[in-house]
Amino acid sequence: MALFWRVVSLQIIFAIGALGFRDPFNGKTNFVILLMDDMGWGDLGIFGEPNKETPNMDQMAAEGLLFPDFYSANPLCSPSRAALLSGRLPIRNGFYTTNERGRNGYTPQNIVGGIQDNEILLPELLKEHGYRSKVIGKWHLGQQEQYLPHNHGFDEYFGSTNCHFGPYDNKHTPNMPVYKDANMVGRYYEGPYNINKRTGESNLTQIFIKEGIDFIEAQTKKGQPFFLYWAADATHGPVYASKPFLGKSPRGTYGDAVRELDFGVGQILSTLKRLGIANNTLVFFSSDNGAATYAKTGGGSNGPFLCGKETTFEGGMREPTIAWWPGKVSPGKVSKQVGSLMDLFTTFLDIAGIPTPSDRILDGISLKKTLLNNTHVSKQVGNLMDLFTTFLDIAGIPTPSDRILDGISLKKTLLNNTHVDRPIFYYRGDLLMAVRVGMYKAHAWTWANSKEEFDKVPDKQTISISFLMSCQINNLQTTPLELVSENL
Ligand SMILES: [Ca+2]
Repeated sequence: MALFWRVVSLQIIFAIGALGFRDPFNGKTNFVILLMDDMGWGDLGIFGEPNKETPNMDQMAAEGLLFPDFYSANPLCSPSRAALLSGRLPIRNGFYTTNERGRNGYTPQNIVGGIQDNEILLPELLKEHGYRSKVIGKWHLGQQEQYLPHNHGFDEYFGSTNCHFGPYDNKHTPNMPVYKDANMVGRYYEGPYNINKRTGESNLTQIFIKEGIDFIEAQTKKGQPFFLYWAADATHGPVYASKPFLGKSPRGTYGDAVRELDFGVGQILSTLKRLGIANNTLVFFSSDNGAATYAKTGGGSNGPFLCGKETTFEGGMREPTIAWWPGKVSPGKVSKQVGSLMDLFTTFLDIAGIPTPSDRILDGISLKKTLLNNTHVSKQVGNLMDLFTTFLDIAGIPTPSDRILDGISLKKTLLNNTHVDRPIFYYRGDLLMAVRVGMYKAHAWTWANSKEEFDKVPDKQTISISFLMSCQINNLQTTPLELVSENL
């Protein structure tokens, strides 16, 4: 019998070893960014969405660290993503406009510019230290050869250079290309990449999920550390979902898309657990900008925050953000650290032990301490009895040993504050609209347009978009870096 139990316990130890303590990456940490597109702060159950459509994202928060005060660097896709991957504000990395006052640097599908060669993107630095990187979904940093992911540090790519607008006639305007690495493998609205505009049905999210899981599995098998940038775009109009998810949400197809993305988040996190590499992998969930409130029923929710995408009000730039790293980031906590998507650049490098580039200004800060030692604005449950114990602890006086005390010491909670004071800048184009410092936000401008420009809009139905009409600037060329530095 004793032998039986010994065998059983050995088996349990081996099982734990396989599930929880595997390290095929020689101590290196993998990084995953799950970046949603136009998903709002208020779309997650954890932030109060009443339909509770995000059980996996909510579970991720329960197992990780929730950031209610986390920002994108711009309220629009391209500049936000350029800032995320470069760790720098759009006004530094070139993704801003100078052609009209206060326009976001939107890069439409006929864009001629893109991410500049002299910007250093996160995967370029990770690659030098043995990482392999993959981007899945929407790239949006330029579509000409020199701007594609494989020329900016990504080893693998599956997705498109732009939004999934269409369908087009393929004669005057072709449908957007879908890439596998450096090669085009099809187009949106065609074949396996079809999007049915009438029903909202598309299998794209499922394809993105599979691409993500395949990459994680392959890297684990190889034992090579990885960076996965999973940028699915189903919540960007035209919103879509696959058949099993269609018609399920009381919020319409947008809610269906949220449910399917939530399923994808669950699939990716459970893959990390199944492979026993969750402890080696830091995952950040966030969104590139606020929900498009102008889309009305086709857009999401920014919860209690004013306005949405394209604006520098809170609804435009405050993002639902969760950090997840089992065994490293304490579960179920909330950080009031003000964060930015640009911080992921700096934080990942810090955790990987890779120096940041010293020849340029970075706008991200490292959140390593916040992640690993989160005691800022504590969710610690306290009791007045703790004062007894805490005061003694601080005074260095031993507690009485002849009785049971019900208070605990809060000394660490009080003194181990990892908060970093930092401003958040809200830009539209090259126009600084607002600044947040601590609990305060000052608006220099709220709307970027003059009344004269506003009155020029012929169709008052589209006024909310046209008033913020960066989307309608065609042939925008993002400003080369030389001009950026001159302007600074
Ligand atoms: Ca977006």
